Amino acid sequence: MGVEKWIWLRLKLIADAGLVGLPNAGKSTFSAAVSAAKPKIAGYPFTTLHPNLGVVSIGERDFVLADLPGLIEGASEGAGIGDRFSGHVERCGVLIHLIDGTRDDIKGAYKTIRGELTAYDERSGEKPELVVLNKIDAIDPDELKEKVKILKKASKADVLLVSGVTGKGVDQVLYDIVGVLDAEKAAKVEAARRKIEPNWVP
Ligand SMILES: Nc1nc2c(ncn2[C@@H]2O[C@H](COP(=O)(O)OP(=O)(O)OP(=O)(O)O)[C@@H](O)[C@H]2O)c(=O)[nH]1
Ligand SMILES: [Mg+2]
Repeated sequence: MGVEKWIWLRLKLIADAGLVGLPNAGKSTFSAAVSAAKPKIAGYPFTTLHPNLGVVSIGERDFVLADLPGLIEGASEGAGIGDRFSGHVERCGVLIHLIDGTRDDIKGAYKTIRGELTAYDERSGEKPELVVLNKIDAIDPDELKEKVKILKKASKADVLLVSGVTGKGVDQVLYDIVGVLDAEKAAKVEAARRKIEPNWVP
């Protein structure tokens, strides 16, 4: 006898790294600068409606980068297009948090995204994150200094400076991504080994 069932399937893309940030932060511009992906780029919010994957080659290495739709406050409860976004974050090894350096409220921009990631699920909030101040081509040096200071304090992390438009600083971000991915892999291998040999010392 047959059994009838309704099954809801949720697509979660798998990527090594995922670009997160407010709408207009420059995620798609960054993705287009470092991969062969050709996302739509425009100066209005929610240009990207679905995640796009691109393959990035840096040095001798390749990794998959996801350009994710912009997040806004309340996204974890379905505001904007947050509900389409959240599942994808789960499957990224490292998050690249892009902040638009031309905004006045740098701290607010950073905190909003952090809040949404944590509200969505604890593990997303705990993922390794690279903090990246973008659009540095459009900020004057004094203002930049001040904004870096604010962002460092808010994120308690090193701040990388880039321009997706000119390409400045972009390679450093890519090398740092590879560094985080390698460290994660090494930690996983170590954990697996310890399961087999509890007294193993690396
Ligand atoms: N000056 C400057 N403008 C940038 C830079 N990166 C992106 N932009 C501009 O910022 C606007 C938004 O860029 P997108 O790449 O579409 O931003 P996004 O984060 O993908 O936006 P959503 O898909 O809506 O979330 C566009 O007008 C870009 O040309 C940059 O490094 N410098
Ligand atoms: Mg986009």
